Amino acid sequence: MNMFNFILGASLQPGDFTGFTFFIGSVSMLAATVFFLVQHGQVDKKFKDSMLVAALITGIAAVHYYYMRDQWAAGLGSPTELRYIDWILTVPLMVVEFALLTGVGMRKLFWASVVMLVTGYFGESGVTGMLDAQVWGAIAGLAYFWMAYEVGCLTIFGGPSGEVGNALASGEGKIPAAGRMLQWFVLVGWSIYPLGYMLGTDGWYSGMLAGLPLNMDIVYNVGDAINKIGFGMAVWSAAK
Ligand SMILES: *C/C=C(C)/C=C/C=C(C)/C=C/C1=C(C)CCCC1(C)C
Repeated sequence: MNMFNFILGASLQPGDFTGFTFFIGSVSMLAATVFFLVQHGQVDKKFKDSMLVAALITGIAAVHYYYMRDQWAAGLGSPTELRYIDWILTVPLMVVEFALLTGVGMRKLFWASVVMLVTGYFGESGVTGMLDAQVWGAIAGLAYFWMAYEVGCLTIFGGPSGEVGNALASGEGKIPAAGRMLQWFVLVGWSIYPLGYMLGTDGWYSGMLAGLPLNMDIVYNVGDAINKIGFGMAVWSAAK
């Protein structure tokens, strides 16, 4: 083991496309963290907490990506535990970020995100030994749909809305435009994840897409870049 192996752990093999998306993830999460921290000093006071939480989210992800890349490069396969540890920290933090940004309380949403991730983990890891990945995935999916309804994603199409969405629509929110922004992220940005989960679970469309250079981890890694870095950038641009 040379010095670089000691510092960096296992090396990625040339041509390991999935592995390099982990690598790009760790580098870009780190860069985004530095950027959000520096910008924290530049934005208006009412956005400071949001910028700090954006930096925390990408910072936590940067550390997890560093280790996920290592696990993948070592040939240990999809890093399910590290992935869900990252999410169980960063997704509820995103809900906190939504609440900070809009000034609307989101306690139920916070707990729904925890339910979604715990059931998703049970499905993806199989640790419980009961119910199969489809059933756990469906439960996680219900929690996701409820959240999308609760924050008013459906109002984008003129549909109904839950408590949080109503509060956002009434203009009670701190920054009116922020409500719409987070609704789009929950509706479109977050919907990337169930697609990744289905790709990693036999019996949905995993067979249909066999042969394409696409797998669950690539989809999750793209989703994280959009939702962690992209959302932070959206907050930053709103703050500018
Ligand atoms: C930074 C990480 C984020 C924003 C992660 C979000 C994750 C989800 C929205 C996951 C959702 C899932 C379903 C809706 C069903 C299948 C299981 C999950 C956990 C992948």
